[in-house]
Amino acid sequence: MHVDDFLKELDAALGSQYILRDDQDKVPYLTDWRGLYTGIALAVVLPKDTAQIVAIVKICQQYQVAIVPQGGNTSLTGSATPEASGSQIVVSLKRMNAIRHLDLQNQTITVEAGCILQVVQEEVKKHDAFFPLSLAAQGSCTIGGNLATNAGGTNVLRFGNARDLCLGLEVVTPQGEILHGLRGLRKDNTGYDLRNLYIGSEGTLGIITAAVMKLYPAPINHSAALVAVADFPMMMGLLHFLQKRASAELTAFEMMTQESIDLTIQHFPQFDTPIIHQAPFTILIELFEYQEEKLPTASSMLEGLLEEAMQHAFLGDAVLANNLSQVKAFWQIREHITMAQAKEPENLKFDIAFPLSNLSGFIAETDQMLRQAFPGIRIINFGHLGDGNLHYNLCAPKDADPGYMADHESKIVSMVYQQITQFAGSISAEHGIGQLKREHLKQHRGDVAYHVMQNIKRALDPDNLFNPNKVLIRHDL
Ligand code: FAD
Ligand code: 2HG
Ligand code: ZN
Repeated sequence: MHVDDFLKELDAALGSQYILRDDQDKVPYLTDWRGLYTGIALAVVLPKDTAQIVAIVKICQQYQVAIVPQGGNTSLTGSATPEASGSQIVVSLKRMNAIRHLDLQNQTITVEAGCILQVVQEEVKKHDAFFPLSLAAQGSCTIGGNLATNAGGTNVLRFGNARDLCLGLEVVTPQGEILHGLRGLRKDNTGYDLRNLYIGSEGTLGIITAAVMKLYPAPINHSAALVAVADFPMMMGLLHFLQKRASAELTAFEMMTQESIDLTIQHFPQFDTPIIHQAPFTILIELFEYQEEKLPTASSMLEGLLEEAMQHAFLGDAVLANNLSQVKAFWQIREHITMAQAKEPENLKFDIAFPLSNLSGFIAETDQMLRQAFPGIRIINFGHLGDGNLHYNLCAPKDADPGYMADHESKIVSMVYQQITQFAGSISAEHGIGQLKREHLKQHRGDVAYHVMQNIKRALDPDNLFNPNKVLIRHDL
């Protein structure tokens, strides 16, 4: 391969200022958010539209250069980071950030893949509509990345994940063809569901260039509470009680353990409030309110429900947000757990899901096993409990020698993964496989599922040029 010829062709297609070659310019694109992986890229390429992506893909095919698509680079599994070989290019979608069409009658918005999630949320809000996808990285992650990872976040309980919010995609295939699927249909049973194949494929099957996303009526108000809960039976009782009594309004049921709260307050003392220290678990509950004239309001409804739940002994104490800024303050605690853990030098993340009926068994047994085998280990367990999704993360003991996690990682991972299998869980609830979990996919999903995935990848990307060695291991293809 003649690198110079390859780069010259890219220059001609995009303009040389959009082909980053300088080491300093490339730095922000080469390391993942957690700092676990750093790669090397021949170039970072910044297309402005779908036609330029087609051109890039065709040039890459001619020179057999692999492409790593990248949105906001907030992946927690190293899925948007190139390999260390230096033979790949990063295609950053961040210049492709136009809002193509807002269709209020159809309650949809058509956006380019590089649109920042928060920009989409704010845009639709101006039109009294609501886009429900919500996560702590929303200021920098993109719709393309959200779809490529099938992101979840904090409103899944009521509105579903990125997949559930998407009605259509425009995709550039590894052959450089454009799949035109921006149709905004809520029903469409015409053959295989290609949209759902690309969603969650982590850039390994195609580059998503635009998407039609569903909108909802904007809530007129939010109410939230922080609730102290002593144990799992109480927590499940509370969840079921709220689902039964407020299923239309209940949008979030997020769990934080005392240890995850302690770590957050240690690093962000400004978010401290007495209720979060009262019990082993704190639950953040949010209700949306839609009707102006409805009585009781969401806030008084939540208050009434919590009083009733207290009589059933589903909770200890509770604090209700008095206004929107307090609702936001409650969320700050929950959303800063990840930031707090990022300040700890040595940590492991397990983004896992279980049938709700198995959650408490997994936690009780696994906590005990880990504490016994690794005295002092800090279990930073929190997550989207209503979805059965735990962020079962670990930090090294406070007094541990440097290198503690690296020394024990393989033993801890195999212990936790065995437990996930035993409790019929998933090794990735929402962050995907990327490079972090690729060695575990085959065993976790089984030979047949893995074989079907291999066949799909071989059929759609026979030269393995789209994000190779992510999700599926290179030598399996
Ligand atoms: P990137 O990180 O750039 O890419 C992610 C993957 O998508 C890579 O495989 C990449 O190749 C591929 N990709 C990106 N754009 C495209 C495209 N246009 N076409 C094809 N492939 C593409 N995730 C959750 O699910 N729920 C959460 O609550 C959540 N919270 C988070 C909080 C923090 C603080 C952080 C740092 C991350 C969080 N994440 C969460 C993980 C991550 O933010 C999301 O998965 C997000 O969806 C990734 O979007 P991105 O644009 O940053 O994608
Ligand atoms: C969240 O729910 C994100 O806040 C990040 O998915 C979870 O830090 C994590 O492990
Ligand atoms: Zn999450």
